[in-house]
Amino acid sequence: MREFPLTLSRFIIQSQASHPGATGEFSNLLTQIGLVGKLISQDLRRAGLINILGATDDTNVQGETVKKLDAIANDDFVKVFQHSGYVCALASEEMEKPISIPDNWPHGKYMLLFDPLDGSSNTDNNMPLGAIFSVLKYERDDRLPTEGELMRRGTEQIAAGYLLYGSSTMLVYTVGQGVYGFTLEPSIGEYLLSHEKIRIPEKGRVYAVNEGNCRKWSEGTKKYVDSLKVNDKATGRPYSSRYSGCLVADVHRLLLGGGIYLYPGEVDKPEGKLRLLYEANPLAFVVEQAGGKASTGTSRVLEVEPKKLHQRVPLLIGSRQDVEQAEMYIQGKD
Ligand code: AFP
Repeated sequence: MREFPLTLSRFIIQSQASHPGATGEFSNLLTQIGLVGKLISQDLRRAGLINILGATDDTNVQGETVKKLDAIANDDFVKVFQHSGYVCALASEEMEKPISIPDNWPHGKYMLLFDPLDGSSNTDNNMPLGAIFSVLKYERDDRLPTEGELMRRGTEQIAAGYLLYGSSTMLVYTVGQGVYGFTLEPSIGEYLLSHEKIRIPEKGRVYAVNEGNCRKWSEGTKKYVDSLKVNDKATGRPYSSRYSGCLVADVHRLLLGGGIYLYPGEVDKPEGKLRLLYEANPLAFVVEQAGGKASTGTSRVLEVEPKKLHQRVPLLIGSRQDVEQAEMYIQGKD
């Protein structure tokens, strides 16, 4: 008899059974994230045929052009969660302010922060895309959370993960007990467990960075990236360079094969590009749970105190030894 595949829903139910106090609300929230992934991946598969490529006339709160697919993906997240009864607040890269679920609508104890479509410059050329999510728990039931209450350190996340829209669609997440990856089987519309207890290698041989920015980097960052190109068999150098323009895709590659992704601070822009609450923190939680490391160059990403909803942070993420090495250079200790 063939082995019965473990579906996301069955995996969630089994995991819930090991938490006697669980109400099922959190499990349902994860299932709904899977649903968002199905909706978006269905659009992406036909994107070139149904006039959803290209840009809208809008710019988002970060001053970036909003692609049609950014707007669609954000809308999908909001529509799925607004009436779900599992969340009390939603915050997204695409929305200046968080959405609180009105009092008279069903709402749950979770706050969901997300980047609905990561790597959107890839939309028009059939390259990989992703979505990133972070889940926080709101403890009060006398009132809805304020914007400030959504701004928590990454260590307070109770779950985080990403959807990867590549040659297949994957949902990868952690609840703080390891990292699990599910691949969408399109013929039955189910996510099946394909990557159990993912562990990132201690050290890799791949680096991902937008090297076009190298003149803007600090001396330490320049020296680190240069050091990866040295010809030295004993230390596995030179590293190979792989950069897709989609953080999720690059981090997924590292999670499975090791190495480092960097979006460093620049001399004139020390805060870097990536957003702390819905890009760096959730991916840092995933990578740490897989045995890797995520740093700003000077501190652990998960411990950064957020001051703004759309705060940016420099990010070095990947294999532990690679990130530690990069930190040494960036801190001038090489
Ligand atoms: P968006 O989420 O706005 O599409 O940005 C993509 C991204 O945050 C991340 O996925 C990429 O690694 C990085 O930015 C690419 O930035 P550059 O184009 O500056 O290399």
